[in-house]
Amino acid sequence: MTVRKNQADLTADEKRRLVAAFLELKRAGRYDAFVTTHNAFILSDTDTSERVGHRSPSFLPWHRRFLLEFERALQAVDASVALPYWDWTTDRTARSALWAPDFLGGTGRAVDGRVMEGPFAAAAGDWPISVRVDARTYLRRSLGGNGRPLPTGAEVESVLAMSTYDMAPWNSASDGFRNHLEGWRGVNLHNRVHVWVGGQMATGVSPNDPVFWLHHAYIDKLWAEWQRRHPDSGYLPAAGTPDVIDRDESMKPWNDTTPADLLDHTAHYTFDTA
Ligand SMILES: [Cu+2]
Repeated sequence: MTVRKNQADLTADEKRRLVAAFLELKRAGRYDAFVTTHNAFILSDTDTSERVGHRSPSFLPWHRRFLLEFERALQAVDASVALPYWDWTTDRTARSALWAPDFLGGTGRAVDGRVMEGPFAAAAGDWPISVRVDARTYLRRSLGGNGRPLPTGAEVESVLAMSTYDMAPWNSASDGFRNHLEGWRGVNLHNRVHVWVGGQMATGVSPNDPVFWLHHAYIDKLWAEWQRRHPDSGYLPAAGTPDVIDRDESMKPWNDTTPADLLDHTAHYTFDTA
């Protein structure tokens, strides 16, 4: 059974194996297919038309399935690997071990945002940015460069306390847990973290930065925590909602899985903590 651990608790060997699996997926051309898929959904998900991956109730189950697909691809390279999560309420500075050269590498240099060390730095030669929205082919970051700090534990708690999963109009204007976690409304959790990292992470091709997966693994864990706190609250909407994925409706691009199928993560993985 896959156990997803806090990245801060990974051993040196676990980090080494995870990085090697990332690099192998990249080398084999399989990594970039995930970037392409994510960007296609970012571009097509809108508040007033069909929306599946983002700004909609299925934001959480869509990313759960997306991460599962990616984790399975990693495990096909190295069966010992699991996706770790980044608890940005705790590891909240650019000095975190997450950003050390033996793991994801650090922030970008001032002049052009280019990440200069670590396995994903352009200079290492193993991480070309191929699926991109501009000409720059190197991984970029500006950790904390936008000036707004990462969300705090108290801010996370305020969102976990929201007992309704999602509400009409089921988009970026909604009240409820999903949209506050996603960040279009209120204290802003998920979206703010993308912006804090900067570089490609702040664009539709955000999976170009490996931290994408660790960020979303923590968002996914917060969904699990919300379910634990609100056992009587379920996925909404239940049925009959135009342009929106209802509980028992299948999701693109897989077309073989519904939100209802993905509510229980323990069928696929557990977390190191409750
Ligand atoms: Cu995201």
